[in-house]
Amino acid sequence: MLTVSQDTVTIEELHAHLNGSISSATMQRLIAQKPHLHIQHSMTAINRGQRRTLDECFQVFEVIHQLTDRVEDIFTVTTDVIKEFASDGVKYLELRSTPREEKSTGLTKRKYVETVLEAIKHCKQEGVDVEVRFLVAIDRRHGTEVAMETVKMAEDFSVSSDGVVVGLDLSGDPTVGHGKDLIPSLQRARNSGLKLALHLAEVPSQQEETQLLLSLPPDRIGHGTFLHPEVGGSQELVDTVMKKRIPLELCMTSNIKGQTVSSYDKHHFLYWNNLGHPCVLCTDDKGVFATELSQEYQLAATTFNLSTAEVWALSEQAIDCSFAPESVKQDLRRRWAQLKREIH
Ligand code: 6MZ
Repeated sequence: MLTVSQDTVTIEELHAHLNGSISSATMQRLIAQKPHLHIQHSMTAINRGQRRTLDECFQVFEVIHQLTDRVEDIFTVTTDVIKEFASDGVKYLELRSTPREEKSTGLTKRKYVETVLEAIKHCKQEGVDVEVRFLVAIDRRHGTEVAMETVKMAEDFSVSSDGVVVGLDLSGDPTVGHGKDLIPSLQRARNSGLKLALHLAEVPSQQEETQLLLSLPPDRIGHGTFLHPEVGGSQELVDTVMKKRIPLELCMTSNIKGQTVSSYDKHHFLYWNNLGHPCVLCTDDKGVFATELSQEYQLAATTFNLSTAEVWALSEQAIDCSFAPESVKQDLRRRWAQLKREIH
């Protein structure tokens, strides 16, 4: 079996929430800058052997958001996260983040996105070896109006960002709100050419919502943990996903630590991969869940006894699933082939 390390197969990361991806080193710096908040590092990460309920995971994000409430924080975390993915071997990164405003620091939602885009540009100018694209995130907790505002903002940035803003993410606590309220915004985004990466069936009993959101259809599915009949989903949902060939973004460590999957060997990667359906291994929140993309590939390889060829095939498939233009995909395929030649 392949030993996954830097500069091997971890070429593409497609599901990474910015504020969940802040490394321990960056977090320590942010905490030191804001001693009055009395935040300890243990409140921002779920370390080895620890688990939380999904609800507790969402409380962790609230703590982190207090540490990233200024323009300079957003710039710092974005540049650090990009460099860290690059040093884990990632050559193409789709970051996603929810625009936030903070009256006390003058941060606005527009400024938030502008700052992320500036940081992406800055990394490029510094020669960091990774292509970065951005998905503007809708937090389902914030309801219909905010969702529509977010779509409009994403539309503006998709025009003004030289192709860096490629789409929308729908995320946030899956137990809050209903997808039906978000359909008009998501439909509008689709019509204006934005790609849709939607968290779907992350928790049980969301069948009706899942069916509805699948009818859009999304371009990729985040998690999709409870789609198949064995875990309370349905064959109908599986058939729809397969017929439309909608890739799944799978985050093993996140699902185990957030307790939506009971053990690694029960992860739904197995179900979908056995069907030959496109699955992309991702980190979700590499800071909060204390992981790396190379670690996720290693975990999948070890847990499911994947051959070297199967691991390489997974990373090649991820290239097809990205929202990058064809020219970028072709370049990545060349680099993938070159890396593979160098290693074997
Ligand atoms: C759903 C998640 C998530 O946007 O501030 N987020 N949403 N399921 C998950 N599984 C664990 N992990 C992260 O990054 C943090 C935000 O990303 C979403 C949540 O809305 C969280 O507040 P940003 O950069």
